[in-house]
Amino acid sequence: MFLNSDGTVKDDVKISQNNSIVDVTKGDKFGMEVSAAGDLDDDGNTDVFVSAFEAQDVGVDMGLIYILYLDSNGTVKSYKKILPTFEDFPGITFPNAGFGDGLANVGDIDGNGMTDIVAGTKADLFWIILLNTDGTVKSSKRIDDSHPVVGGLSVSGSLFGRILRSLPDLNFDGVNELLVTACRDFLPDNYGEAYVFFLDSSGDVTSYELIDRNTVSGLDYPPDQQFGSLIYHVGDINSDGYPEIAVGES
Ligand SMILES: [Ca+2]
Ligand SMILES: [Ca+2]
Ligand SMILES: [Ca+2]
Ligand SMILES: [Ca+2]
Repeated sequence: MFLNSDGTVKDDVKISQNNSIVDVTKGDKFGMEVSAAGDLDDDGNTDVFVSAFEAQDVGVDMGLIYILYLDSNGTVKSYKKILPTFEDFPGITFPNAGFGDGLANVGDIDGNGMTDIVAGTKADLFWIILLNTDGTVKSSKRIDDSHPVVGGLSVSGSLFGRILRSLPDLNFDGVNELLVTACRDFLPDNYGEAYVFFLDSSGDVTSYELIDRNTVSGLDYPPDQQFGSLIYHVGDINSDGYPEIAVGES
């Protein structure tokens, strides 16, 4: 959608299975997760990451992520696929990974000039993915229940890592932080949780902060309401130099 300054829509372009340049198939869940990518190919036009988390290219409902290179009129000029292959994603769940159920642009983590991303799955784990400038996978890190720092948060059935959003760099180490939730918390109390994950330049998680009703004064919400079903960075509302976030519940 191309917007006017008053928020009305000036023009729109539909990207779908009928747009012959993208090989989307009905049922792929194409477009359920979209993240602006910046200008990846230096043609002056913003590009986007779009997931199709039930695409069948690698196997049944394995999913994939498209890099769509856009023209100035918003049509797709060309695209690349990030496929959840065993080669690039050792230990990927097979079948039904749902790769891309959860997607965020986390900026250039390793400083190679290419935007990097995180991708959720249906298995209560997610991947931190460093990309090469040509859109191929440089390296991937699986954040699951065996992770030394955050493994305990990856509770089966909690939807851990299905909602992922980037957050500006809080600790000034040059690497953006990451918002993660586990909104269907299967821990005994059934309260959802949100987290700030601190990342390092190798694409790993070094520490985290828990955001829930026990850690934040005045934050009260009922059980079984999927606290964390949405989460967004909403800018710096109080102008103190640190970002604010909004967290949804069902
Ligand atoms: Ca571009
Ligand atoms: Ca990078
Ligand atoms: Ca940081
Ligand atoms: Ca602030």
